[in-house]
Amino acid sequence: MNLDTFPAYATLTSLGTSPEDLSAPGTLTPERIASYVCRTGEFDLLYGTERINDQVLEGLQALANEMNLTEQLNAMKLGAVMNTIAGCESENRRVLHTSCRDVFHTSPEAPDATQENKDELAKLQVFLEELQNGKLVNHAGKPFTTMVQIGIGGSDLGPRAIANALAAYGLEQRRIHFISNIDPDDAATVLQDIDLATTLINVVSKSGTTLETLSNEELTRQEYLKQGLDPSKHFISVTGKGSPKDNPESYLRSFYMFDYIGGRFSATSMVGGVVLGFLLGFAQFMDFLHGAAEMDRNGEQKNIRENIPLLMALLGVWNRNFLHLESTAILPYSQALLRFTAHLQQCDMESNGKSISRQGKPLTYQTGPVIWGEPGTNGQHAFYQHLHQGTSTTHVEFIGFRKNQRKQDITTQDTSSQDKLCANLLAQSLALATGQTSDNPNRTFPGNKPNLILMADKLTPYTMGALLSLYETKIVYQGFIWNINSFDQEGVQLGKKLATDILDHLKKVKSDPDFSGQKDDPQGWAILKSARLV
Ligand code: G6Q
Repeated sequence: MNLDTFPAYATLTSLGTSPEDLSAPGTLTPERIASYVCRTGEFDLLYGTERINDQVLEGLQALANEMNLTEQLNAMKLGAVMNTIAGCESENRRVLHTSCRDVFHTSPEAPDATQENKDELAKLQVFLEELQNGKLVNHAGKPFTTMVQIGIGGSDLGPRAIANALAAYGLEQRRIHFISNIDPDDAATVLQDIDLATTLINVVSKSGTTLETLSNEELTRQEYLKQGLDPSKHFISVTGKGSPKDNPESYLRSFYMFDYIGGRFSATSMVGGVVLGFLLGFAQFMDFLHGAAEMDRNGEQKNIRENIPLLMALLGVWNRNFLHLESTAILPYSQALLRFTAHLQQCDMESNGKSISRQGKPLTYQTGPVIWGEPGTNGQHAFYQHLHQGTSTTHVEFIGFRKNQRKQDITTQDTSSQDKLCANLLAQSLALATGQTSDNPNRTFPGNKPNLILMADKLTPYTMGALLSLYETKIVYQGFIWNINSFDQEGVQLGKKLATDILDHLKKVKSDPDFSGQKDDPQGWAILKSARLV
């Protein structure tokens, strides 16, 4: 059923006409800041700076109950077929990314899927041990010190973001790189800086048919051959069973990911496992999975005040559907999370950028917001002007850590750089909420800009796993609330098809300079000509 058919929707719509004004004197009291906090596991969620009050929270809880949100999540984890649009051709699959990390309990929620993932973990452990103990070495008996992951979209963004986030915990002398873009300069830039002889190339593609990945793999294989090296001694793969890449002759080792794991939800499968295991070692990769597993369980709580992913999902819906905000900035105060917002941008926007219901009918309310962001404090010197004084309001999710990852820091003016980082995060949250009055209109800050803060002690493998699960679950919950299928991505197909047509013109022009696509494809041909590519 659609969101706007539930009784709580009407209540929330009415509350949305006069929400809390955070800039009004006496609103953002110390009591308010202290009471709107949800503490679970590693994370504290501070949400006193959202435009909510107890009545709104009751309305959001009612909505969660009426929509059976936690029951829907449980059904997903048990293996219900959810990747579907009723009455339409669809992927028609289970959605079981949680099974990748449900490996710590004696009775997993989807035992068959968990067993398949455990089998892959066992293969990964053996592979990593062989690399560590010198059983798996290159032709000259030297250890492999570098891994390059070739993949795109879900086979790139999550693993890359997490590898960046956890670089501080990397094993000594292990280096990793990523190649994703069809732009040949991406591969060239990575390849020019590495010693291919001591490098493993990890080709990651669930389908085994993605144009960018195939092209970059071929380019890299050519480079090996040019250097007189045998690619089959260096290339490994992560792919779906039975895909064109499921071919032991071309790969030194192969790992599987399964059809019930969507690309953008695959970071805890072997899609992330192989490269993260190489970087961090098996034990730290398991810590990462453990963090995700614990947060998965937290996401099942019915009380929204005790369930961070559900509460964040509902606050997002409050801002989107009842306060009508169009965009959410995710601003980590952690340089290690440099690529995390880009990963969430895909996970959220590809999942929830939909406009038909799970029953295939057009929706009459808004779904996923625009997701964007960069780490603070860098962003403060760039786009925060727009957040504070622009004409439209952006909902902000801050992420921060009390401690930094590495040992180095400096105390100046009696505070460390980490103190300064945290102080800036808190200050921005308050500044957005309260604003500032002034006689000078150019120095007036309207305030009343809703935001929340997610805070943890330190960004470790365990915390990173929890943070990833938190956002994945938030996104899944929002999809349930909007009654959309968050697990397909038909919207990426049309561009791929038109690119194939345009490439076909380019191919024909190369063999026949008099070729014209004008008759069969007037638009494609015209845009090619206007761009002076023919
Ligand atoms: C993610 C999408 C998409 C996918 C890439 C790569 O959810 O499905 O981003 O991950 O297109 O696909 P392959 O892994 O099949 O190469």
